[in-house]
Amino acid sequence: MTSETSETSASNLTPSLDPARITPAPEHKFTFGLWTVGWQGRDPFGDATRAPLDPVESVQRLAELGAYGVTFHDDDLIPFGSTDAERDAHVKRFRQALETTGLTTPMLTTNLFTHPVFKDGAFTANDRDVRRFALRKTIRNIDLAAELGAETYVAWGGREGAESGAAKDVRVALDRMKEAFDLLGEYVIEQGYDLRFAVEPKPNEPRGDILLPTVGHALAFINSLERPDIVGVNPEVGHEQMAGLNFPHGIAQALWHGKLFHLDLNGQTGIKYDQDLRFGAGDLRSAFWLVDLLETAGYQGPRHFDFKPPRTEDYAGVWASAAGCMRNYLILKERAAAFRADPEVQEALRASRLDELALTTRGEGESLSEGLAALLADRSAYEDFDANAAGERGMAFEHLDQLAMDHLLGAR
Ligand code: DIG
Ligand code: MN
Ligand code: MN
Repeated sequence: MTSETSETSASNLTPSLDPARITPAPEHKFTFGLWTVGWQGRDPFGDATRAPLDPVESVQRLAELGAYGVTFHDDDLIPFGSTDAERDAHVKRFRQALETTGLTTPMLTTNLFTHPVFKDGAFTANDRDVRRFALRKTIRNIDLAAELGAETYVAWGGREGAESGAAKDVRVALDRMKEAFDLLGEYVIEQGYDLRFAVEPKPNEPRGDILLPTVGHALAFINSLERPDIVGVNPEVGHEQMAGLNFPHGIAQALWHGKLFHLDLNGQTGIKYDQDLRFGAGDLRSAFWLVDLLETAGYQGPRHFDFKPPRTEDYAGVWASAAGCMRNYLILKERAAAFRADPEVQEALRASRLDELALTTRGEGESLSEGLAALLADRSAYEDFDANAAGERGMAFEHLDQLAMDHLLGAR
């Protein structure tokens, strides 16, 4: 049977969601990197499949799609090696496009990975002059970030790492990494910029092993800094998943530390090269739980997409891919809200004792010493505790999870 003869053509299917609720608008705070829709499709095994894209056109097209803002590396807007006059001209026409469209620039970052000078890293390059150049390049773009009103400055150390054991003394490299962030923090404080840093972890690619490979490593590192208060994390979906980790769990811990300053949304299907798929096109269940977490946690930051429209696509495909990122987020937002509002789900959450997880393990209001004393005196907590009976209790997680699956798949 061909599509023409099918009983129900796509045009008269009743959408299960209100189209208005899954239509992107600036209120949703969707942002895109210029380097994403502007990716020309060049990869290690093939040349560009798309012509260069003017940043002004990106701003215009993303505004038409309902985006809230754009982000960029210095080199995305101002080609490496531009004169000051050329730099000013690029910035001027870009700012005009922002003013015309109303798009914002919530985040800026530095390209410390494309030019060969960074082939052994930037902040942790063995060559001291490269490290000093990297800091000056970053500071120059921090000034532009402040000028454009950005709130967050992302630092992805894509080239900070090594391919062999003796090439990088990691303890010493971390000294240099700390020094870099401490100098940059000092600069922002001295300038009075209302700007915070967000470290973006990634386990590998382009380096064999990258320093600060996961959210956990980055959170630990931030504690070593002189001004940890102005440094958080910018987790990316695919990067944690490349390390085999649960991305929503990483986001939850970043939120728990008060360190989720920004995030990169995309898709990844397992432990392989960094796919940077459009959001939702990778592990869809994980994306559902991520959106559920961000929305129930009241995350107020941009929903930033750092993805690469596959090199198979022409520009019509690029804009379809960008639109898909936002559409998938909004569909999942609706599905997750329906899940949380479902009385049967609320009952199932109680049956799985999620409300009990929220109780303090010591008595309500007890200090640690009071709680400890009460615990040590409580025979029901040990001497009279029936571990076998407790071990026989069902947790009813499968019923709860099937309800989530039903909502995700639009079956209820
Ligand atoms: C790659 O995931 C990195 C670079 O694209 C950029 O420095 C950063 C910004 O989100 N993500
Ligand atoms: Mn990536
Ligand atoms: Mn990223």
